[in-house]
Amino acid sequence: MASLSLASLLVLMLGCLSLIPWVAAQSCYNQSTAINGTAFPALIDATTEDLTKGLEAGLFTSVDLVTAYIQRIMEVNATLHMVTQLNPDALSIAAELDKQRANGVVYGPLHGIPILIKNNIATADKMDNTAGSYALAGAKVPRDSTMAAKLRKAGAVILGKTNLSQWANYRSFNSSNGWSAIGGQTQGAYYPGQDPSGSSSGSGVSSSLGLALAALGTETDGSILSPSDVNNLVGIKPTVGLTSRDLVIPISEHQDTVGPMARTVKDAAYVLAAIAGKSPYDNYTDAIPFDTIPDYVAACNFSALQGKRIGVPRNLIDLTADPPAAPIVPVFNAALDILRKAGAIIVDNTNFTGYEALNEGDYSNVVLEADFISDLPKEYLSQLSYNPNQVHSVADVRNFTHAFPLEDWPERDTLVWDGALALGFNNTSPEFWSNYTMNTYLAGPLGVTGALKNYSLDALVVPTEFSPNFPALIGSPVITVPLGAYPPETEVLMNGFGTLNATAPNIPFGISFMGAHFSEELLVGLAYAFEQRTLVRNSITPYIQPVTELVDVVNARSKLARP
Ligand SMILES: *[C@@H]1O[C@H](CO)[C@@H](O)[C@H](O)[C@H]1NC(C)=O
Ligand SMILES: *[C@@H]1O[C@H](CO)[C@@H](O)[C@H](O)[C@H]1NC(C)=O
Ligand SMILES: *[C@@H]1O[C@H](CO)[C@@H](O)[C@H](O)[C@H]1NC(C)=O
Ligand SMILES: *[C@@H]1O[C@H](CO)[C@@H](O)[C@H](O)[C@H]1NC(C)=O
Ligand SMILES: *[C@@H]1O[C@H](CO)[C@@H](O)[C@H](O)[C@H]1NC(C)=O
Ligand SMILES: *[C@@H]1O[C@H](CO)[C@@H](O)[C@H](O)[C@H]1NC(C)=O
Ligand SMILES: *[C@@H]1O[C@H](CO)[C@@H](O)[C@H](O)[C@H]1NC(C)=O
Ligand SMILES: *[C@@H]1O[C@H](CO)[C@@H](O)[C@H](O)[C@H]1NC(C)=O
Ligand SMILES: *[C@@H]1O[C@H](CO)[C@@H](O)[C@H](O)[C@H]1NC(C)=O
Ligand SMILES: *[C@@H]1O[C@H](CO)[C@@H](O)[C@H](O)[C@H]1NC(C)=O
Ligand SMILES: *[C@@H]1O[C@H](CO)[C@@H](O)[C@H](O)[C@H]1NC(C)=O
Ligand SMILES: CC(=O)N[C@H]1CO[C@H](CO)[C@@H](O)[C@@H]1O
Repeated sequence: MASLSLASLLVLMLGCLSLIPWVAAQSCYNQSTAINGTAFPALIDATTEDLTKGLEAGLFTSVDLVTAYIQRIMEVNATLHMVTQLNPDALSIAAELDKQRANGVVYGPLHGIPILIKNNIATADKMDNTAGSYALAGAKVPRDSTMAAKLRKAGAVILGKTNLSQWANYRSFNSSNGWSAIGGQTQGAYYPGQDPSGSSSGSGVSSSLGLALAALGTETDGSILSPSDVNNLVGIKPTVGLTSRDLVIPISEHQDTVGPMARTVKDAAYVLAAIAGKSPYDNYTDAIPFDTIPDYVAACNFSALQGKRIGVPRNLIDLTADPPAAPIVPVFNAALDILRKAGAIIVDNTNFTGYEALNEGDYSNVVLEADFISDLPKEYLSQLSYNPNQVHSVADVRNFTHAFPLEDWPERDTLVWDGALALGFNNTSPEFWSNYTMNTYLAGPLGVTGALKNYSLDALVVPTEFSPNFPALIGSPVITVPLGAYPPETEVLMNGFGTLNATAPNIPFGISFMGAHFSEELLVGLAYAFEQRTLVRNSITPYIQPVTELVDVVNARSKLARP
């Protein structure tokens, strides 16, 4: 130590001031993640464009990338339980994509880049699709889901399946976020025993720690937004119909949607561009109003907030319903000033007049129950090409769950299904339609679409904690971006089930941008312009993270290759 000058120490640490001219030409870099002397970011920060440039430059291969991510998953999975299954074909798929790239064939910006998907999105390969339930273990689908097919067509490597709140959180009133019988209990990485939120819990934790470029989640009411919120991520909950739900284990055809969970807005935009579009297997995608999907990546414009009118529905920020969220409010109010400085016009108190009636009514429960009774059999169970446990209805799935000890019943109940089965009708009945109409009236004209119109707004913002419900009920889009983290003095509070830390210091939170149906291009721009002015994600550090980097994999390979 004593023999090293301060300057040479800095050179060692940062790779600046190098005597080798081509290295000096680069900006200072972190030598612990540089590959063969070339700067490269840590995988927890690497973006689509970083990975693509590295692949193009031959700094590493897609096989190296898959290898590095698998090692990272194995380092933390025993603690965090965020991945339930790796794709046994991932390495051979990556090798094939490497070969194609070497021959000048590149499918697109995700060529050779690993993505994880939630364990309710089916693949016709060696992986299961179970929603975390043994009722569907070993079941087979006749083809890839449209989501899996689109990812493959874009050249992405489907790396594995992420753990989730079982049945996308549609089984129990007394379970925990991120728990499934098959995957165990997922935990967040920002505090020991952190509630990862849900139901796309494993997708949130995996994307946040850089265990893949990004992950797909699904949302019925909060299941992309909420785990993105507490895992320091950008989450896009697309308009229902922009992304196909074909062979995605459903809750509700009216509310389910599939979207990206990524570390940056631009990465999320790249993934959305790959998965958006019409599908012959999901006729809600016929509602897509454009012939060509907008260029979501080009929408990432630093000036996008200039001149935009942005409303704040203050009455959604209801601290009496959620007292622990109090520390979020001052940070959110400071964010409004950042939006103003970026040229936006903030219109405060654009309240949702349907808020109280919606909370008092039971319409949204009725809609989900009736949809589930219809959609689980029709859209999924009847589509299976192999159904080993012969589950054909919600009643069958309930019976299986009661009889199979690993399903943890009755410790975790099935009251959600019991309620749906007791309803006595499905989503073709008049009672369903009257509830659906009330629901969409209160959340639309007296909620999101009403405020947009009455105040001539481009978009609305609220803390993500309060954002999911209204857009969920009408199928409109939302994007969440990191905003801050709970301060050090925060009191640690457990989840309702008594197993996880739901509120604690350092747990992240986000801000949500909501807009009209199919306004993702606009929302991506607003979210990007906010993100680039704040870069909050970089200031929040997980308490646990893997240490394997690409350079370790590349070095190990080149050593092996030498005689
Ligand atoms: C370099 O990267 C490693 C691994 O991500 C990290 O632990 C270390 O703190 C970084 N060093 C600097 C100087 O940024
Ligand atoms: C490392 O970089 C040098 C200089 O560009 C190059 O000659 C060499 O082939 C590279 N090695 C590997 C393993 O990529
Ligand atoms: C991750 O951990 C869970 C729980 O222990 C386990 O079920 C799963 O198989 C593990 N996944 C991988 C990829 O090892
Ligand atoms: C929750 O946090 C407390 C206080 O830091 C800690 O003692 C406890 O182990 C954590 N819970 C879990 C499940 O890790
Ligand atoms: C849409 O598709 C569903 C099957 O997923 C089918 O039951 C329904 O009749 C179709 N609706 C229209 C309008 O084609
Ligand atoms: C970015 O947004 C600004 C403000 O709306 C606009 O003038 C500019 O043309 C946009 N840039 C691109 C590349 O679209
Ligand atoms: C909007 O809601 C907030 C919070 O409930 C309330 O303080 C404010 O008076 C309301 N504004 C209007 C215009 O209704
Ligand atoms: C809905 O219930 C009706 C009446 O019981 C039945 O005829 C119909 O097949 C059911 N439809 C679906 C989609 O479950
Ligand atoms: C479920 O189990 C109950 C009692 O064990 C039985 O009466 C009923 O027929 C079963 N239902 C189905 C759909 O298998
Ligand atoms: C969950 O609910 C079931 C039935 O309502 C009950 O038997 C069980 O003890 C509950 N579990 C917990 C942890 O509260
Ligand atoms: C909603 O469903 C319930 C049955 O759960 C029914 O009594 C009611 O009439 C339906 N419609 C409305 C608007 O509440
Ligand atoms: C699909 C999968 O990986 N299942 C594993 C989940 O975890 C249990 C143990 O917790 C294993 O037995 C399963 O093989």
